[in-house]
Amino acid sequence: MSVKSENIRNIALTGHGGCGKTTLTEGILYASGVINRFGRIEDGNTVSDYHKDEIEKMMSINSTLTHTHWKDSKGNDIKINIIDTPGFMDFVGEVRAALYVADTAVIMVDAFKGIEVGTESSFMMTNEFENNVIFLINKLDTENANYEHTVNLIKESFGSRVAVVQFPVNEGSGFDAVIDVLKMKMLRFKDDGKGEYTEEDIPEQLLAKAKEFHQNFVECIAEEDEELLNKFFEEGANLSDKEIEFGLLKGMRERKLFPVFCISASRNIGTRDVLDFISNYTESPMDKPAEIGRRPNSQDPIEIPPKLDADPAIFIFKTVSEKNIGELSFFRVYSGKVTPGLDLINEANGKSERLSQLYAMNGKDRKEMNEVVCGDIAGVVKLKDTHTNNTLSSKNYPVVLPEINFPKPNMTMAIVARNKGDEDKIATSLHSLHEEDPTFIIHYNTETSQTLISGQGEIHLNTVLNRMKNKYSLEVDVTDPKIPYRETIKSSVHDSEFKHKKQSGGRGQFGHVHLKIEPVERGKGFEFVNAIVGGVVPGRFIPAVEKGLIEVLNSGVLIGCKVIDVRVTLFDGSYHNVDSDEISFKIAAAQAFKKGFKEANPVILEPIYDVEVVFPEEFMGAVSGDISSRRGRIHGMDVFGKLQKITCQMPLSEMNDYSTKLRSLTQGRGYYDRNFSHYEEVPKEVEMKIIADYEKQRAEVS
Ligand SMILES: Nc1nc2c(ncn2[C@@H]2O[C@H](COP(=O)(O)OP(=O)(O)O)[C@@H](O)[C@H]2O)c(=O)[nH]1
Ligand SMILES: [Mg+2]
Repeated sequence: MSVKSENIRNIALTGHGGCGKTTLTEGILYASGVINRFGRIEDGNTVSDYHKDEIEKMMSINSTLTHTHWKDSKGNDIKINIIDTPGFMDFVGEVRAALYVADTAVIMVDAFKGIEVGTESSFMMTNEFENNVIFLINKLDTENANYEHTVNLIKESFGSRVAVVQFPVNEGSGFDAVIDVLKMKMLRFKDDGKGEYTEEDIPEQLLAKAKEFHQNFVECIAEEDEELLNKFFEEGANLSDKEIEFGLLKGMRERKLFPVFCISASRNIGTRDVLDFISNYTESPMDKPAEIGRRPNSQDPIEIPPKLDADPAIFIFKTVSEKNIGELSFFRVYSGKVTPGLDLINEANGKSERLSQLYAMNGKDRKEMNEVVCGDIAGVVKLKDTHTNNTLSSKNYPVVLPEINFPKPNMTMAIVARNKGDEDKIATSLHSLHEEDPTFIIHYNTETSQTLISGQGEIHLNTVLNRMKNKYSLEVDVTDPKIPYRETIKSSVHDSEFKHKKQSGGRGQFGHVHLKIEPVERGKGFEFVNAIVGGVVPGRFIPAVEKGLIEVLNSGVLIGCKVIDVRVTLFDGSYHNVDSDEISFKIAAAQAFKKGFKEANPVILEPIYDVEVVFPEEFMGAVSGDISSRRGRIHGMDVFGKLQKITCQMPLSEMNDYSTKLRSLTQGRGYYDRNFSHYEEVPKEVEMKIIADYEKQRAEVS
């Protein structure tokens, strides 16, 4: 039997790495009877972290889709889709995709570590994706857990209407009871790992505190609505269940009210109560306003209503390629419903796709579905030409949903096949790795002849390369990307002459030119002026002269990098009736240019980037010191709340390890964005080193 759209809840578990998301997923599946063994991270047997690399590293790398069923207070069968996301910053693309399709974000916070960078970034993303937010304070069974302090930190960071629904009775190793201030009961948990509990009256000594928290909670809700607020102040904390539900839903939808729960994921304490709350009080896909997409090949907005009887539209938010099945795509139905065998159009390429088997997912386990209704999330195999970020819709009502904005890469490495001959296979596998993970980017730099891979950080890139090794048995060596330096000159040479003359039996070679070489304004590029008068270099050889110059400009004079911003004037020369040909003039021009260039005060230019670095103010000294040590120039500083932003410029050659370094300097909280600005002369001592390195390399090659 199919689930009803209004009974679906789509949640994403987010938060800093290690706060317990994967363990909670396991706990939920165990408590709700989906699995009959409570897997552990330490044993590498959880439903959610089932990939080889996740088991090895004992951390989530991919988002994993699972689901369960739960009864709400009216006895409805609620289907809860749970996406467990990785917490480590390098995999933020996975979190963004999950939040895109989730209605509610469940942000988990470690009761000892408090607000970490993953907590902050999750919350920031929920702003962007307009998710409802629930906070779970986890690990309350640990010795150093501090609930009250953690609640205060959450309030400080995310606003006064962080509303406590529960507080622990006995946090620490004996943790087994919480006070629920919505139910006004004490929940005492059994030690069975299934999360079973009994409801008891709140003990006398905790009653006053419970009442105060209840009062606060109801006030938070009442603030949603003037009428409720009046009632609250006139009649005290007595709002009806209906009023509470109304205020809660409204407050969460408007992202003003953030309920807080307390749990221990590994002992499954509190899980059931959280599932009750999710079932009873969070939005279903049908409560959401219509998505605004666009018509294909146009920017005209179009509504995609959450309606079961509308034309189908689904959005692919993730693709994985699994052994034995091939590509598995995860999607959410935004309108209508889909069934196996249905033909839809992918508006990104205009191609038709037939949906084959549809699956309800629990980690690597799949169960066939007869239909997937509006609002539901499921998997489909073997789509031919459809990838992450594509919309599939019907011919009758073609639509395109907005794409997930994946983060720009902030780290790049160059790779070389370890085994000669693997190049083509590597290119193919890189392509499919990108299809699986859009934050992993491949680029071939024709200028430096390097294959470059870019991503969110060292761990991200190493993970992808490791996947390539495991899956395709292909290995690469990693090097630093070459910097695309430029060469130019600072002064003019008025006459650089070269006569190319060869007489070796048969027809000889003869080309002879005089060049004037001058610097031009930065960015002007290359200018060629033909100032020959009286045909001393015949017109038919002029293109060869220019060609010879362009070849040197491309291959460089000092260090094999492009020459830019020069004007070359061909003003004199001579030719030979029989021996002169195009090759001879090409050679003469190239040689005259090289000679003149070296005399014209040549310099090396390096790419300079505009960089914005954002980090908590307490790391100001470390971050700014590091920028200076990278020959950076700070142009400005701004403060937003507790965050500091430095605007600066840095040479690209000094930024290779910047993302790793910035994270280590700021306990993972700093991030940066960069854009190419301009080329600038490198300091003399750096130039000497670049030239020496280049010559050493050349000597090695030859
Ligand atoms: N004591 C205790 N440990 C927990 C709890 N939840 C998770 N852990 C442990 O914390 C570590 C990280 O958990 P994991 O679920 O992988 O966190 P994730 O990175 O957020 O998915 C693992 O060693 C878990 O066993 C909890 O409630 N109490
Ligand atoms: Mg995890």
